Amino acid sequence: MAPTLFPTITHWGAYSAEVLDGRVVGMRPFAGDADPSPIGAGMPQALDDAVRIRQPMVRAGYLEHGPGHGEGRGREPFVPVSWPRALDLLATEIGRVKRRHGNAAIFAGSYGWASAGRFHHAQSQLHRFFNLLGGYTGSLDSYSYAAGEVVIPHVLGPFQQILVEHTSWSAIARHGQLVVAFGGLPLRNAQVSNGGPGAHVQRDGMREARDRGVRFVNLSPLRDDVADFLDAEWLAARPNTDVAVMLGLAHTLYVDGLHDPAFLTRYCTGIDRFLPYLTGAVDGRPKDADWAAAISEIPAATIRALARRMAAQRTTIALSWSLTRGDHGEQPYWMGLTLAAMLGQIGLPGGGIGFGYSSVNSVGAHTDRMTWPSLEQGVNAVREPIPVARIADMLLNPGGAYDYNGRRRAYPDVKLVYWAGGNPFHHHQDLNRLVRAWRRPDTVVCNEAWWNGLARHSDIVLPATTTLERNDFSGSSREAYLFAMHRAVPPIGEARNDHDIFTGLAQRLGVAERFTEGRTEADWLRHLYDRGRQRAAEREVAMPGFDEFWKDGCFRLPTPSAHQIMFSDFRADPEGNPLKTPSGRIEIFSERIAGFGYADCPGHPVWLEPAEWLGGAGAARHPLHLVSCQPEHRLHSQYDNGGYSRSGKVQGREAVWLNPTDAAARGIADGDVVRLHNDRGACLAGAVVTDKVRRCVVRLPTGAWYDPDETGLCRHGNPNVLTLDKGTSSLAQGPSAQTCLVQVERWQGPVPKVRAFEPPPILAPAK
Ligand SMILES: Nc1nc2c(c(=O)[nH]1)N[C@H]1C(S)=C(S)[C@@H](COP(=O)(O)OP(=O)(O)OC[C@H]3O[C@@H](n4cnc5c(=O)[nH]c(N)nc54)[C@H](O)[C@@H]3O)O[C@H]1N2
Ligand SMILES: Nc1nc2c(c(=O)[nH]1)N[C@H]1C(S)=C(S)[C@@H](COP(=O)(O)OP(=O)(O)OC[C@H]3O[C@@H](n4cnc5c(=O)[nH]c(N)nc54)[C@H](O)[C@@H]3O)O[C@H]1N2
Ligand SMILES: [Mo]
Repeated sequence: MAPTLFPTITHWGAYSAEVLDGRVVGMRPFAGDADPSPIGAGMPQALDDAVRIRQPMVRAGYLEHGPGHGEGRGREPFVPVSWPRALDLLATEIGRVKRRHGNAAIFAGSYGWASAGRFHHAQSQLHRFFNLLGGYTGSLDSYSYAAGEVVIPHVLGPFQQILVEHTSWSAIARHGQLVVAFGGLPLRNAQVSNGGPGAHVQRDGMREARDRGVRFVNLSPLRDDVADFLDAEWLAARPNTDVAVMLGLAHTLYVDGLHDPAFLTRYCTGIDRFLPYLTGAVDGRPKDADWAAAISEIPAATIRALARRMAAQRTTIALSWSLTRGDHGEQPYWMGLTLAAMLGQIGLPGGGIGFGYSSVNSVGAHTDRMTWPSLEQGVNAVREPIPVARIADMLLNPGGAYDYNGRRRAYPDVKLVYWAGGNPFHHHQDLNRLVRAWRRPDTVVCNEAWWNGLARHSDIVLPATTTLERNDFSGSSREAYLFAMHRAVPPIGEARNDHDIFTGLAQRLGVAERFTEGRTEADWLRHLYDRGRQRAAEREVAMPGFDEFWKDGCFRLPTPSAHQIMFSDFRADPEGNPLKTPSGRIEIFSERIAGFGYADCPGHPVWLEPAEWLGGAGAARHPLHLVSCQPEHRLHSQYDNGGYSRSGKVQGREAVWLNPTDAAARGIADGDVVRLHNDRGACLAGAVVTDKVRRCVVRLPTGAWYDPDETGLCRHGNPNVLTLDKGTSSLAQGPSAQTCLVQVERWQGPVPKVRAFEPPPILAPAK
């Protein structure tokens, strides 16, 4: 029998769910996608597996004693309860916290990628709900590139807008000669785009560039951070030393007279404040290629030759988002920009700078775009969000003061944490510290589909549906497609849509009418779609009516005729098209940032030693730098329980790459179980010995479901038990995950079983 097909889209691409006898048996890639992602294959098996949450659950101690007693979180069994009981319990608690402590005591920042879909977007639903109740403490910026999105607006312009205005790969192919990629251009990451890519375009974009003669340099600890077919030159610098390499390149340009003074004068401010630092006039230390070589371990001659080549050719400096996720992560973006400004090619076709080519599918894609309507969240009356990655700091230091982007602020005293659509036990650094912080609030709630780390560390667990169990449609402001998302199967167990969960709470708290506006799911989809259609019409793009769209399954915006060249308008007329910076120009020196007076982010880009790195004191005890990159076989922690993600494991554990020299020195062979550790924590992983990773670096991707034993050892290989929980600087307070030293040893003795894909202990249902 042929399966019935239901169109849908995920953050990793568009598919049709194949349904036979009421079960999803496969995910057939969208025919219009030339390079579909295999990640979809992991979905069917996970849909109703053993770790699916089928009923509302309450932590046993919480059910017995009420709010508080947070030390039981993550340790006690759960008790199944009925939906009415769970919602009554939670509504009462929300009311209590609001009355006793005020809305700022409710944290609903709830960072995370959730699922594609305009209506069933977990965070939008959560925020809409709490805004109707008087607000919540939210979160600012992202884990992806917080340091970049805070520094770049001061010195170049609004970061989100820049991301969609990137020079197309097709223009690089036609006009470019050289791409120097700091952090590489990993194709594995281009599988993904927030809101869902209709067609994957990075592979073709890069291949066209290579075919037309563009050369690539991969400045990264991993050789395969660029595709094989690019034949890239690999410069494996020590992690977190990019700024030193960039300074060395800039110094060579300057002393050789290869920089572009006319560009610096016309389009930039502050080069005169930066040069004395570069030449060493201020500190007696020229930032020359020899200086950079000592820090980065890239030979000085290589740095000098590369600088000359960059000046001689049409060059794009590509900066991966990962560079922002290290201590002082503001600096690589600011210094990369300064280097590009010295080359003077910004605004020319195929030259200049890029932030995140191939970090996701959309950057550099040659597509038209539109900002599609989303569920209205209303206005948050609590006006002090926290920088997103300061969650553990917030919970550990209620009332504590901190700096952020020129402001002095204080953390709220949070009593209730509500998460929907993200997994802090995936994304946050130093999970042992998070576990301690997590004990503090009175109540922790989540809407989740699976027993992952978040659900296990919650008091009230409300089972959420997944994309395949509801109707929706997608549309990303960075992608060209809109997709219908048809419900393929009924909800698993008693799972409910986030919208229905919040409707149930809203009824109990007297705001149901305002929350639903009297609309059903079908009404909402039509309503949101019609607003999008109207917006398109204003731009003279004709869209079909909703019914036709729903039947067709997708709509594609027309392909633009002209290649996009970022900053070409600014280059053509800097007075007429100034940048949205204080000076209207590129700010190599920023008076505004200098005015903040931060030692960890002064007025121009500088090399600052990271808290941990191979050249630092900590390397004596922990001599390996941990790179926790994005996982190839899944998105973050999503569908780690599915077959595709599990096919990438070694002995059932996340695979850790070690260089042959480092492995041999430790008696580690391919396939061994190893233990990674530092002063913050430890985890097991399965060794892959490969020369694709630089010496003294280990690579353990993110996303293995957190699986601590009684001692805190993660049996499964979640790198965040090891990473550093420190703000990038007083400016952005972003995450510093890529700044992390570890030691690795072969695991001796019996290998503990991985428990991540078994549910926690569950008691008999409550009466
Ligand atoms: N060490 C280290 N850590 C990192 C990074 C790193 O490079 N190194 N990268 C960071 C980055 S860039 C990011 S973006 C973060 C990602 O961190 P997250 O975005 O938090 O990770 P996800 O696994 O995508 O979490 C999404 C969760 O939402 C749930 N979910 C999906 N759909 C729905 C829904 O419709 N409703 C509800 N209620 N839940 C749903 C999923 O089951 C999953 O648990 O991780 C960060 N952490
Ligand atoms: N398959 C898949 N794709 C994804 C995701 C996923 O979970 N799975 N997540 C998506 C998300 S949310 C984001 S934000 C993007 C992130 O996109 P990126 O930030 O580009 O991705 P990463 O894999 O974290 O890092 C890319 C590479 O940077 C290198 N690197 C690490 N530290 C340093 C350093 O100090 N210097 C240099 N030069 N290189 C360094 C590592 O070798 C790593 O492989 O990926 C997106 N794409
Ligand atoms: Mo991200």
